Amino acid sequence: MGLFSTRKTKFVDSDILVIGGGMAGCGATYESRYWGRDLKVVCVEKANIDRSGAVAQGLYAINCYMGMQWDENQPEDHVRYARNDLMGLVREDLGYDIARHVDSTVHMFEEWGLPIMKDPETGRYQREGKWQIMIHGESYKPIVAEAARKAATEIYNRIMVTHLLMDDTKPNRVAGAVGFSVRDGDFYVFRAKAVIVCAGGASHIFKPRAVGEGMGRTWYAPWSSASAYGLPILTGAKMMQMENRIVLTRFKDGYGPVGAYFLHLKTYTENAYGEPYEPTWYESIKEMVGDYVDRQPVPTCLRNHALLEEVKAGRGPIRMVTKEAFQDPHKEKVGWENFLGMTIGQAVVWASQNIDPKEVNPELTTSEPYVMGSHATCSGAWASGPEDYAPDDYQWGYNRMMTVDGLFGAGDTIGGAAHKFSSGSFAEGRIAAKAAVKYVMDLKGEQPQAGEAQIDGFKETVFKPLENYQVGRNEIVAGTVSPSYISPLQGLQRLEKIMDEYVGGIGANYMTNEPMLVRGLEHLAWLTEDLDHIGAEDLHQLQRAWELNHRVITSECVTQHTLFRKETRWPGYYYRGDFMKLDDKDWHVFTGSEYDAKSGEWQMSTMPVHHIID
Ligand code: SFD
Ligand code: AMP
Repeated sequence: MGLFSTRKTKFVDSDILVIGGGMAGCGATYESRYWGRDLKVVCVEKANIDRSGAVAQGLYAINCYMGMQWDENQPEDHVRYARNDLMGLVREDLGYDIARHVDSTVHMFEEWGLPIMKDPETGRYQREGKWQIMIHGESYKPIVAEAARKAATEIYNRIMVTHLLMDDTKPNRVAGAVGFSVRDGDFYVFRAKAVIVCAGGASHIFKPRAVGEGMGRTWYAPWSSASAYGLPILTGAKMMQMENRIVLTRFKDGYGPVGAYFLHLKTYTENAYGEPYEPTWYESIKEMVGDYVDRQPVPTCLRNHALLEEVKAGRGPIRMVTKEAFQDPHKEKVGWENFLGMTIGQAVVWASQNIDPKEVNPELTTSEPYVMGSHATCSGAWASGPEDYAPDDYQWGYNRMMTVDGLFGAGDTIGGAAHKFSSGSFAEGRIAAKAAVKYVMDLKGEQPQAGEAQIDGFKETVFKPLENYQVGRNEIVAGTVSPSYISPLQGLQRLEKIMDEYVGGIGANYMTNEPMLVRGLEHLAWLTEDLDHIGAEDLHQLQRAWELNHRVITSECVTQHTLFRKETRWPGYYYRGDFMKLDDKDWHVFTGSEYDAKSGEWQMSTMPVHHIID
């Protein structure tokens, strides 16, 4: 096994293995203990669950709360909302399942110490919008993580999971996962009866607006590295809607979210000349997408589209009108606190650019695309639905189990259920865990087998980038240029350029077409060949190398899906120049893909969209 054969291997056996201790992972860990009192529940996390994942910095709102105790909304209303926003295509069974359980999750957060703002007149939670409630959420993640820590048999922090293990005797059954400690470099083998993937979404697969010294500044967390997709894809798990990447309207340069401003502060947008611009584009949008433009609220992608068209017409920059709202001292306080508790960088950017929103209306822009399953988008794995509610087409096993036996998922990992956000991701983790416990109980002690050959093979693969570096480092010139390997950062920048230029990133104004996508796939294939020749100088770079691997296979999946769906379903997220209209006749369907790791082939398919709620 080359230079690294002396590296220690540690075996960890469990009944339930949770990969990723973010919002969904904490929910899955907590609930596994509730239903599986005597089970061994292990959570493995590449950072430290106290401050990991997209909520690491805190949040200022919980964006998914029904308020059923006050009859504010019903789960059916949320399904209609998400369906409109996603231009008709959501898994209504999965969305309903989250909506009916999400309130109790939020009540637990409050019990555990999360301060939720109250409306002084009604005593109810302070609404930011119809679905959003406001929190003092700087410590949201540590509060949620504490519950997971108390529930788990063991938490393994600082272990990056690189691959899933498969059963040697049953070809389509998961048997655990492998990874390495980013602190001491030990190789970890987690053998488990059921695995719940909760590894978050993907930033940095498309080139971000901020490059060079600012490249860490993205809206979605820069450490969201596509493992949630990369791990299952390589086992052949079916993915869905991977073309449905999300682009978000954000405050320029700091990526500060706009929800609190639009919904609570009632600020509005205008073009460079102080004019409203959305009405200008109404007729042309209607021409592209039909009645979807008349839905309320106007779908997120269409709001982006109007902004993009106005800028292309030469009337940018678009500004958020804050000067009026910020005259009210309460609103001014909320406006600043919103960022100080969630996206501190935005407050810092404003300070550094002399922007006081009371005096200056700040600029808005659109982000580079991200791949996620929890915001106004629903990329992810194709999962079995709830037994009592899912149509037959959507049911083949346990709730939230993928098409691989024993492999579950939640949060950004699972496709089809948009608008789950932080609270819905935790709730979905709970749902998946309850089903995974049942799966383990039904096994009645039977244990999947992952033998030495598989484990040794992975061990060699995982540490190969360190070996590449050791062998090739003497040939380096100019500090980083090597004839025999590429660094993880060089690989990442190459990936971002390919995705940006060919698959509809910011550099192409989100435009692509069949010839571009085919060419993009050629470039991705060459990049994939070079992944065998990544050089990692230390354990940190080894983690970057494996994050890149997960990002690349995810990008290939996104590109295949984008090629497959021959329409422009979500103008403002991306455009197929060769099919510029929404086509409900042929494409009111979900797209699916299954990857064959041996042949490198993708099997594409469509799945029906069942409308369960009127
Ligand atoms: O307004 C491995 N989100 C918001 N949600 C809200 O409810 N309210 C808001 O106000 C939100 N806003 C917001 C949000 C996110 C961000 C970044 C900002 C603002 C600036 C969205 C939620 O955060 C999001 O929906 C959930 O966090 C999704 O949960 P989950 O569990 O699917 O992902 P995660 O929390 O990122 O956790 C993933 C974990 O996996 C770990 N991990 N561990 C081991 N091995 C590997 N290979 C791994 N790969 C990943 C990660 O470290 C992480 O802990 S607003 O703008 O929308
Ligand atoms: P954001 O801050 O953009 O991530 O959005 C937070 C929440 O507010 C999400 O639920 C969004 O869908 C919602 N939201 C943001 N902007 C608007 C808007 N202009 N109209 C309706 N809902 C919005």
